[in-house]
Amino acid sequence: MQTVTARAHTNIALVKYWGKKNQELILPYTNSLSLTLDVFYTDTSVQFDPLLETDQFLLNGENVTGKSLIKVQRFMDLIRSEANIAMPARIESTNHVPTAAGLASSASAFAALAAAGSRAAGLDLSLRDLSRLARRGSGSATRSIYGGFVEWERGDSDATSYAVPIQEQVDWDIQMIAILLNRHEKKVSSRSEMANDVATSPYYPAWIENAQTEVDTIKQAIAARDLNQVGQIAEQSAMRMHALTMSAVPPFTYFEPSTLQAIAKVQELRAQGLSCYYTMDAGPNVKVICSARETPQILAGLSTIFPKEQLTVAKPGPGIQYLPP
Ligand code: 2P0
Repeated sequence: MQTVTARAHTNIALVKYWGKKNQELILPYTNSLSLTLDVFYTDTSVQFDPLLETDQFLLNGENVTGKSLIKVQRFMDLIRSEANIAMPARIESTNHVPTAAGLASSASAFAALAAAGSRAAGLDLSLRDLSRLARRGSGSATRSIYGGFVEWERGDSDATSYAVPIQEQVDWDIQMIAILLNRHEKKVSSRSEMANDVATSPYYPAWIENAQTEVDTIKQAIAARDLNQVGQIAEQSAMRMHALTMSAVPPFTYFEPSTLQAIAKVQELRAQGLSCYYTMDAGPNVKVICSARETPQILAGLSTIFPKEQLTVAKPGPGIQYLPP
């Protein structure tokens, strides 16, 4: 069987996905909308091999075992069942994330695995079906099949929950600065925290009710190429998501003191007239949404409190790519 290598870029949600109505199929309660980034990506090679006893998974050159391997094996089982094959596979992944940036990698990981794994199994899936397959590995991976601005339509079944490109070629000035505050493994996985928030936060019904308005408004802002409006909605969605963790039982937050310092700095720079906005995912790191034009000034402001090595500029990135053998 041939070896297939695929590259997928990570994405940062501007309107967040937070909560599943179906855990097994990973069907979300709400639509979400993200920007795929150029600098953070995963390359994954897959080769099915009848001589293997079980799936092998090398990540950055190291053999992966335990829970992470089981998650990958279950995902490969979906591909095997669709392709009607039984062979194990050899999987090799490399995460290209500058100096362990501690940013979410499950999005790029499962998008790359879906693409390489399905093609190595002889399947020729459409981008929509790839997105549906990636979804089964990790919700955020659904969106990493496409470049630029991407919406994940929640749907209500395996067949109807997939991403759609909103603006694949981003022809206007918007990008992000990732502020690396903590590179350690997250204390609480997004999967378990979002489930607990759905079950225990009294604000969850309001989250569902608001989400569609946020998605609709940000799509208008993207169409209008309105950075300030995009940024405002992104901040609102991020803070509402983090309010779900804080209002759950037990209450919890991904924020660290440096997260609040970064937020305050972004607010200060904005008060000085710069268009910059923050968003945070299931960890303490902050991503700043801004223009390339103002990035030098914003970097200068951020570097008064954070060392330059903690700041990475990321531009809109492409969708799934297959690499030559
Ligand atoms: C998102 N995040 O929309 C949200 C916002 C993090 C914060 O999707 O359980 O790893 O695998 O579906 O996709 C991270 O959660 O969770 C995430 P699963 P996932 O990007």
